[in-house]
Amino acid sequence: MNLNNLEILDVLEKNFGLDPKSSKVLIVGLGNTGISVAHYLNKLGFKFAVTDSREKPPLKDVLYNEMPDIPVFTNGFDDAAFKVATHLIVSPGVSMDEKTIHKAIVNGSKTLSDIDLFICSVKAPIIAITGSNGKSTVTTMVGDMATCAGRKVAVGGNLGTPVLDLLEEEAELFVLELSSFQLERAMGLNAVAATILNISADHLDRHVNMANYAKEKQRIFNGDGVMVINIDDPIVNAMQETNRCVFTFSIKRSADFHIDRKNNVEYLMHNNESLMPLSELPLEGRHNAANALAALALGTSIGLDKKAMCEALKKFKGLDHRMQRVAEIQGVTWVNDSKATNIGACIAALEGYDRKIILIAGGDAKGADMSELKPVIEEKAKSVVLMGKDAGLIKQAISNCVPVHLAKNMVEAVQICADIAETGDSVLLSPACASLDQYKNYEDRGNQFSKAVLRLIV
Ligand code: UMA
Ligand code: ADP
Repeated sequence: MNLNNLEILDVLEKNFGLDPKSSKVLIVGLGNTGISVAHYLNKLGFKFAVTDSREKPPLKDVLYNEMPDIPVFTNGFDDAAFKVATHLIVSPGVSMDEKTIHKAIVNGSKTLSDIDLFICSVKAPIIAITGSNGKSTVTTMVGDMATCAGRKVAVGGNLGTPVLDLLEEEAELFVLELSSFQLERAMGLNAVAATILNISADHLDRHVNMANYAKEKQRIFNGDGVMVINIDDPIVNAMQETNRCVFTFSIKRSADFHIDRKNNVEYLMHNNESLMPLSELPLEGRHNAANALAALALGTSIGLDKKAMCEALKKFKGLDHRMQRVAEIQGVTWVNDSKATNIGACIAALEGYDRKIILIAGGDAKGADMSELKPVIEEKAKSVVLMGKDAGLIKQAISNCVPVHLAKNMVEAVQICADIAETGDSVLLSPACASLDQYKNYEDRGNQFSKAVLRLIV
């Protein structure tokens, strides 16, 4: 299902002028993506070097053990390494606005990404999924649906496994989660079906404004595949192209995939056909109904069996750190939604409640306007506990619309909640912010929350 090495080399030469004999390739960023690119180039016989601005990137030893002859430049981006490079393969976490990269481009270096290399290497169809929230959930759902329907599928991208590592799997279908950072540098994408689940403020520290951010996301619709469109999101809805096959979905009104109520039971619907009762989807939150409809639309676009798709949804356990119930202690329910790293996810979490909750939020707001949280906090929260770098900024933005407490760390935040919670309350960690100011990542933040909560039991 993938091209062989000679075919790949031919495409790389044609599309990017990349050739093992004359090209001098520099891999920029020695993270998971960088390592996957090194494996790929090594297999094709390229000579290359790697650079990372960190002093000691943890994967440096891994690379050295496997390929001791590869030059590695760390501790800042070194001008000399960039000067000789004909091609830069830049990791998603590295901004194109880096001065050294800019200079190299001006001097004639070509830039490309692991996604570009992947696209040049596969024949099998690609389903591509992006959005500010729900990407990982929908990507996993579609992967499960395809497996359930008997397809040999490889699932990855921003979800965790770098796309080039998926080439090992010789799949007949690829399901890819793509971030705005990956899409901004993915040139020849032509997915058989693609979706933008929603667009709300995120990564504005990199993309500067919403218009740029939405434009990068829109690249997922390059080509002529099926567009799966959330008509509840005005920015996404406006991206429909009249000359393309479009499947719409909505949790609010009629669409190709929507929700309907019959005899007091809500169903996930495809046009007039009831697919399954919504209550059989084992996930918290109305937003997960939207995710299920998007996954059903994507699966339908490649002809997956409907029964198999519903089977997969009924068995879907949900991913860790997304609306995950941690414990019920003395009548108080504790929920870990640490993956809510932006405003949109936090709003969706709060909107899913039909009673008032105590919210733990805060961290790095990444340049977003936190006052967007105010109306939903006013409606759904009885108090808020704020922590992290932008706690003060959030406090100011929601201007004491409910009682606000400040906490230095997670243990203190959980203790404050335990002190004020009453039987029947829910305490929700849904930070609306990135975690890196205080934690290794969102998993670490969620784990610390769960640990602190479980400590309340003893
Ligand atoms: N680096 C530099 N200089 C910089 C920035 C980074 O040298 O200015 C180096 C870092 O020191 C590090 C390396 O680049 O050694 C890391 O590269 P990277 O940040 O691109 O991370 P990877 O490990 O390659 O992981 C990336 C995605 N990370 C980001 O986009 C930030 C992973 O998504 C993805 O799973 C992986 O590729 C495989 O495709 C993570 C993520 O946080 C989950 N994504 C963001 C999100 O979901 O919001 C977009
Ligand atoms: P992503 O990969 O886009 O970050 P995830 O599926 O990992 O998406 O979920 C991230 C956060 O967004 C979680 O807090 C989750 O509860 C919330 N979320 C999931 N789906 C949606 C959606 N359709 N709309 C808004 N928030 C969502």
